[in-house]
Amino acid sequence: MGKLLVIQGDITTQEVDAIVNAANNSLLGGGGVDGAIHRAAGPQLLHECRTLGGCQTGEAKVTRGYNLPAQWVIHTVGPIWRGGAYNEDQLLASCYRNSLAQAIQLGVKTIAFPSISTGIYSFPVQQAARIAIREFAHFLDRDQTIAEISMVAFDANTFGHYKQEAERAGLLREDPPIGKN
Ligand code: AR6
Repeated sequence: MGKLLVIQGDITTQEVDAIVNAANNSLLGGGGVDGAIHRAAGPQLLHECRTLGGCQTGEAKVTRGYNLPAQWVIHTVGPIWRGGAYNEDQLLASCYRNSLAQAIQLGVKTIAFPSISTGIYSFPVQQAARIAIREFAHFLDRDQTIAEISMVAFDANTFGHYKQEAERAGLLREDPPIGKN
């Protein structure tokens, strides 16, 4: 079974096969992690994104990673938080599920996610963390192909919420010490 890592850092420097971008429906770039990914990947990323015809909220589309260490970028569009009665939870879960489905298609072994929707789109971070971790747990339970999912939080508060939810779900258990019974 693959494992989950929760780390604090910058997703654009992660040495993984694929990183996930928290994009918008146009897929033509923006602020936040989307802006950082486009800056690090270089202008060819925008060029390829222009060919994709946008992306529906909750879905995911793939491009190459260009100047990023990651070979692939999986662009997903999280819901804008509008109080919680507009299917936000289900749409956020779909982002994680559809991004992981794309990762399987690509045959990636390692993937890194940002905290989708909790920046400019204002999704409450604790609730978002619970949804993300639930999707990772469900996925890792069934999937045999992905070795490592990294959840990359940019700030300490976000990191704390994801770590807490991952611990609560029993996903961050330490390996037993080698050589001791
Ligand atoms: N690495 C990892 N996480 C980051 C990085 C980074 N380099 N930079 C920011 N974050 P946001 P959203 C965190 O706003 O809420 C864009 O304009 C950030 O601190 O990037 O889904 C798109 O084009 C936060 O925890 O994405 C859309 O219009 C998390 O990434 C809109 O923003 C997500 O924040 C999407 O909004």
